[in-house]
Amino acid sequence: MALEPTRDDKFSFGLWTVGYNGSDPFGGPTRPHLDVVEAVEKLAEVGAYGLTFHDDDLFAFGSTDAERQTEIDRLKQALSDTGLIVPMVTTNLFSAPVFKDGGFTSNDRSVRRYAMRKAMRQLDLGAELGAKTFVMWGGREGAEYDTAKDVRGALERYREAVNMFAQYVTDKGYDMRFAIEPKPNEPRGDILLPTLGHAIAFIETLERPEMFGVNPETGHEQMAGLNFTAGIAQALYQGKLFHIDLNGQRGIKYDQDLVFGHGDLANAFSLVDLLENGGPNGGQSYDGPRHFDYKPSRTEDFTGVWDSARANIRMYLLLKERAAAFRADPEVQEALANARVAELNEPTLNAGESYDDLLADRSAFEDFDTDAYFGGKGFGFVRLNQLAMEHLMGAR
Ligand code: DIG
Ligand code: MN
Ligand code: MN
Repeated sequence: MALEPTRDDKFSFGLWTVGYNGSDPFGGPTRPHLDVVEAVEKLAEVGAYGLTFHDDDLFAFGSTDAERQTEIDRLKQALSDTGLIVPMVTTNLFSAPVFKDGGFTSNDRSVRRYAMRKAMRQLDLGAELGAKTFVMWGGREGAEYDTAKDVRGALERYREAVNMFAQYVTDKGYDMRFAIEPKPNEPRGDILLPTLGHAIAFIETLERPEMFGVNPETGHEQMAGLNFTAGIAQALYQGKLFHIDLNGQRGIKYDQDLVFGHGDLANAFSLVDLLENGGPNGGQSYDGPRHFDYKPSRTEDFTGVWDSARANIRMYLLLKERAAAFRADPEVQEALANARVAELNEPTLNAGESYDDLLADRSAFEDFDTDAYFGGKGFGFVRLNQLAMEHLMGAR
């Protein structure tokens, strides 16, 4: 399998990722500003098909309309010159001081109205650029103190805002859907809608739930101690995986935003296997952008920045290659059969079986020999996982 990316791989990067200047809570920038034209050109070189951005990434918060338009025009020209597209846009409701208590859920009603207008302006720009997904990461929606935030009120205000956005997009005829991006904490002590489970449950309360899905980020679910692959499987099961943020995270700590696969590599392997081989008849289960939301480490120079961009793509393609070999291995197929993995897709009830039929079936309960499971045949899961690890390590 070629490890050269093609536009069909749909690799996309946030402008804020390769443009990350190294600033963190404990130190200032280690790299100068990256101009959007250079970012587009270099991302095209490394094999990306798309660029995503927050409004404030492209033009500074508080820019005049003329300054804003200049940067939009420069971006458009660079996209035209390289053939890159803008699959997703989002808005920054977390950096400026005005958002210090959030945007859509700030206790300050005038801030909430301002945040809605800022998001709607970015919706317009996203539609103009052909973006199909609008991501909403509520980085500042939350609190440090339980006494300071009425969570039910915050959920209702968030619901009020996104219901209006869905009406707006529908009335304007924009071909766009919304993807909520969960995160448990950081920068807020606790962030609203902390995991994809919370977000999926919230979506069901909306007026147009079909327009809303999730944009889970690898490290965010793992910061909550959750299995990212299992979460993605549920998002797929519920038809809500509208976008995905790929990166790496090494355990429950601050948000590391490492290169994809540079954290929990085994979980990255199972994720790529799910995305690429987990669909009906073993095909792709997700056909959206493979979007990297990561930060080139503060230690790197610009050579390191572009090396890190290539590393994301190479990790994904290597894992895709290893997962294909895993699925094609006869020994793996035999171990999967022994583990009865496919049997889980067999309905537990017979076609048309009623609860009376089940209650009448003595083999299901009265005559079922549970003692046989003591010392009985195991499932062989460890052998199956060893085969997976050996494929991951290139040992098979
Ligand atoms: C952080 O994980 C968030 C922001 O970078 C952005 O709003 C969103 C887009 O993927 N991810
Ligand atoms: Mn993150
Ligand atoms: Mn993200």
